[in-house]
Amino acid sequence: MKRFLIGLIFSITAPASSLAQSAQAVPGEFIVKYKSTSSSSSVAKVRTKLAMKSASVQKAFAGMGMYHISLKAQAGEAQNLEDIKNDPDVEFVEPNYIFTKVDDASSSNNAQLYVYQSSYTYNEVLTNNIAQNDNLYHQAPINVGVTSTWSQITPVSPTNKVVVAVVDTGLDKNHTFFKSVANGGSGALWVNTREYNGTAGVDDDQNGYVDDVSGWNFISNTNNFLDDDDHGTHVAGIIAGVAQNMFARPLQESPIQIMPLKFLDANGSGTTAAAINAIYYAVNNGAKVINNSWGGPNYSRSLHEALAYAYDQQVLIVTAAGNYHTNNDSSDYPMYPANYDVPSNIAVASASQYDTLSNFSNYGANLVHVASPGERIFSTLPGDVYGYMDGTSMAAPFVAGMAAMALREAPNMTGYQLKQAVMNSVDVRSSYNGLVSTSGRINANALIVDAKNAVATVSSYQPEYKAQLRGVASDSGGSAGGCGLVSTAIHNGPGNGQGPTPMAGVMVGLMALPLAVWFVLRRRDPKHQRKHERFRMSSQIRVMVGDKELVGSMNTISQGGLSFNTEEALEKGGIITMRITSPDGHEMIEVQGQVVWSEQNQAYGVQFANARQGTLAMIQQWTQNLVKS
Ligand SMILES: [Ca+2]
Ligand SMILES: [Ca+2]
Repeated sequence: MKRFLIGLIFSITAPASSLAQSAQAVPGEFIVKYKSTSSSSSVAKVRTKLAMKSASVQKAFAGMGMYHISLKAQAGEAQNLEDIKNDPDVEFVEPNYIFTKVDDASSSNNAQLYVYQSSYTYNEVLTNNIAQNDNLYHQAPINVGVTSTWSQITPVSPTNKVVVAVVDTGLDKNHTFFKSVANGGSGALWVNTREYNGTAGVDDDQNGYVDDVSGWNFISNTNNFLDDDDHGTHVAGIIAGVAQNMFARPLQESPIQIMPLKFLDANGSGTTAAAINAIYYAVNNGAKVINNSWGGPNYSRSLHEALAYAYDQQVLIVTAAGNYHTNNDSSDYPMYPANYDVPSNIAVASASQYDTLSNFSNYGANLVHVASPGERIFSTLPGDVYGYMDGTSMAAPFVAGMAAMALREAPNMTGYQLKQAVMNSVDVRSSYNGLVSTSGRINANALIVDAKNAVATVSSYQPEYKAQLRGVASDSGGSAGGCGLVSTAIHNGPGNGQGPTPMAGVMVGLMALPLAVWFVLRRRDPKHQRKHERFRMSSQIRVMVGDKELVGSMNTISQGGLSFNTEEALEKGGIITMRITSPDGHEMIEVQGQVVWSEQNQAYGVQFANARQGTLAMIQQWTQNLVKS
């Protein structure tokens, strides 16, 4: 059951062939947490204990009581592991699971072409008139008030910059925008001054990382965090772009400093340990906000502990809600890290330019908090260019950026208070009722005004919090029992073993839509317009007319519309909402349209109205192997 659901969630960005992935972990590697009250709470004692079991410590997360360990491959490995697990001082042991990005399957040719065709140099940005101040993010109809904050913020000084960690695929630090002010950039890249002024090859600030001048790569364990994807650079640009017009020249000095922490490689692979490492590094090296534009359906206790640690250190955690148009509140479709109930974790859905939920965006009346622009967002890309991306990946960094700006105005705010402030400053819209907990879409200007007013009155506060699985019961109870290492996590759930599957089949998705989307957009360009190819497709369609729901069967589908049969009578000219199941039955899209023709045998033709690019991209994927009509 669960495996099917994983497939369903990720199949939006992956073809069917990549769905059947089994749980993967780094052989012989585990994450162990010791009880904080135990006699083993000192790192030296733990190291000694682990050494007796032939386990070497790859990384001690002393502040969290957690250890990333490696067991030597030898005859006694299983017994040693069992002994560690059974140590009464041990709280839990979890495998070091491998994250697998699954939206990369379609990216080989299309992505290359996309970058070539749709990225803009600075000069092209100017000639294409993209850099209109008030339309910078192409969200003009929903004014999130970013540009109107610029005249109100406290001027930049060396002491009032806020560090935002971007846990992602890295950053192109050679992009003009991220260069130092002296080199014509905004200085938006974090600088670790002791390493910057220190000695090459020496860990000048003694934080365990040699020459971590402005970030770290937790895959290669080097200071080379260059972005071999596009994702991290785009996300970072959105965050820093909240503070200024990135196309103004000369660039202003950035009040935000991006700390790039690379934990996914070019293939989208990373490990739980790398993610924890990145979060631990962020917290311990001065980040006040951590942006996480990635996620997957599996619970990890050790990742949960890392976020709880960030919370304890008053750090705001911003997470993307996901792009699967599923309900994060549902036990069948959980999304982590968005769903961790850490009180400074704000989960962000995507808003369309019509101030409605993007039709790819996840939602959740409890677990998703705010909506934020996530369609056709323009930002930095590697290679000193700029381009568009869609996704909750793009929605989250707006929140991270504006939260950082609010923190400059009211530096006493804890991550907990900052989250409340963001939630309290939204514009409530009925279109978000029941979809996000605030029923609102962010308003950066309102947040800054609130933060400035709060300076005198706000004193730091946050409630106590302990990481513990509180998930709702699901039908997947014993399904993770095979690995036998996560019993503590399972047993912490309600109902004696009922709870979200702890990392059963670990996948992670970057929350940006596949680049194929822009292919479809290009085809919709009037220059390329021609009659849409129709394909025969037989699957179920559900049609909402007013408060009535009809079930029908699909006949044909194209980029422009579809036809179907239903026994009910439909009015020609009427606007209907359709939920269409994919040919393989694994996906569903929702799209609106107008009934444009009907036949006596109760066949209807519908023309799509305002179909989102994500929807059209999915239809394109669905129809690749279908017969033309
Ligand atoms: Ca260092
Ligand atoms: Ca150094």
